[in-house]
Amino acid sequence: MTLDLFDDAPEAEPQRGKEAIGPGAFVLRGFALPSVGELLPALEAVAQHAPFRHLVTPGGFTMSVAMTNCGRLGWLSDRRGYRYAERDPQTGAPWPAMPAAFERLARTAAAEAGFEGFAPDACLVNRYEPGTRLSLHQDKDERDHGAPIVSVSLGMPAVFLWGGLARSDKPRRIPLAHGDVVVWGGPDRLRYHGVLPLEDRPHALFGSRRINLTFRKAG
Ligand code: MD3
Ligand code: FE
Repeated sequence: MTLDLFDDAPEAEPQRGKEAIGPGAFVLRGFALPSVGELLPALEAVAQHAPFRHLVTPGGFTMSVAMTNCGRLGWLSDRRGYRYAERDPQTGAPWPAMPAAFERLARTAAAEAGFEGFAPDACLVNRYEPGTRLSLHQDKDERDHGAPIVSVSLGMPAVFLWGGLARSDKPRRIPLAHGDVVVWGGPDRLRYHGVLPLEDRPHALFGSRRINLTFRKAG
């Protein structure tokens, strides 16, 4: 006979489930947790080929969030504007290929939210440190607004700002933890959104950092 006294303690289980935050937007709590072991080495390999850097906005401000990309297309910002490009301007090389573990996670998360057949060609990797933030913006540099966006949170927790279709709409605050995945599509695709300045609450695996993977069909 086995004594599984602790196996069913609810507080011992990571939070799971699908929470709708809009008609086309879902938070999948803990969806990425089983994949962290394969995501981490893949992430390190990507950052070795395409190092994190602080991009400059068209207005001349340096972004506090550090970024890199993998997949066929990478998102860029400089004084000329925002765009997707096939090469890393810092090395002249194509962006590193999308790791199989990234692609698999993005596809299964999208399907879980009702978007079958999601095939991202771009993965933007954002790296946050304490105090860094992403101000309210819309994502509209992608050609195909019919495809969803999948975002994977790793490391330190963050507070996501979930606004409306006008910049002036008061945003809702949604806490995002290590392993949470959010899928956005349909009518929610052009909502304003951002991330509040990060608090320093070091994570066991990622230290004082938060990594966000954002998967898109950009081309
Ligand atoms: C909501 N990144 O890189 S991902 C971005 O946590 C970005 O790093 C945030 O916003 C981060 O552009 C949030 C989630 C995200 C991405 C696209 C969206 C949320 C979205 C498009 C529409 C609405
Ligand atoms: Fe965004």
